[in-house]
Amino acid sequence: MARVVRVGAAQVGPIQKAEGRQAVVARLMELMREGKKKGCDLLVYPELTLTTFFPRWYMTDETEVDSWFEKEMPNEATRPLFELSRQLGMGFHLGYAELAKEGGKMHRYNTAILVDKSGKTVGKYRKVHLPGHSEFDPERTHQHLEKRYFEPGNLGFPVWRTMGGVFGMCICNDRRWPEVFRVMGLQGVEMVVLGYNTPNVNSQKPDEKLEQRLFHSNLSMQAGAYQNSTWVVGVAKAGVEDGNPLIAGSVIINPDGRIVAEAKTQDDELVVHDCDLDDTKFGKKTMFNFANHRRVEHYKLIVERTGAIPPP
Ligand code: ING
Repeated sequence: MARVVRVGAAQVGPIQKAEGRQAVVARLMELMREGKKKGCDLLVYPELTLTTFFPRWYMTDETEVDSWFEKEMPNEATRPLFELSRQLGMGFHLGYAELAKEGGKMHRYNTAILVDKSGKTVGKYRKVHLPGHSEFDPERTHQHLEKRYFEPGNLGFPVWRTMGGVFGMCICNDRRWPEVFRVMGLQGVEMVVLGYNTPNVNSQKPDEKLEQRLFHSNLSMQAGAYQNSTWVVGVAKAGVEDGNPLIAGSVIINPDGRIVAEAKTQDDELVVHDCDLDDTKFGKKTMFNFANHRRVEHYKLIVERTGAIPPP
């Protein structure tokens, strides 16, 4: 019996610095209504979906920095989106900047949540691999200050049993680190959903072309899908934000690592595909049957000889 989840990769076009959250949420709700019309079960929005990609800006004023963060979720700006999801019976993934109080102290994370069809938040992930730098770097053509504004995530790489399958999340740069997919693969993940904000320029290699950035983005996600026999949905915040171009190219990738659907524009665009979670079974039973084929003891040998960091 097939376990089909009709997924809507909800690519979001540019969000200018001056654009308020209410205007952005209205766009997200438009995409959700389009998803309903097309029979979607789950909508996947990008990383930091509610605002412009603010880590490109060097800020020193703490109040200004905090203005890009959500103190609770849902909140006044996003409650209409949660309401609509409940009314339409639509699950969704949302990326945002989280200001969290833990151990009596405030912490800042690059966060994503998974909300089920009843509008209940069933999972939260905090980005572990923060690219870029923490101080202003005059050598770079563009700043990428995620290390300045976020702490590394402290929730690991969990998976959640919901919507009839096993779902996991990661965020943007995480997709470039194979252990991220493998840790979820070892937990039986059947669909990994992720958002990204990837500059269309490499601030340390100005002659790198868009084709190369799209190639590396897809290579990372296709490998993660194939090597763990899982669906992967990668969704871009795209287009030019205050003069800064971001790559688009949102994709839905099947457990064989094939791109089965992709965005064509640099704007708000819904990419829909029927993803049968049972398509993950063959790979998990054969090629990537970890129990039968994976030789963890040999990894330990390497660790003893080379002191390499053992895989998870
Ligand atoms: N963005 C980029 C990414 O990993 C990056 C980081 C910047 C990669 C520049 C390469 C060049 O797709 C985020 N937000 O992680």
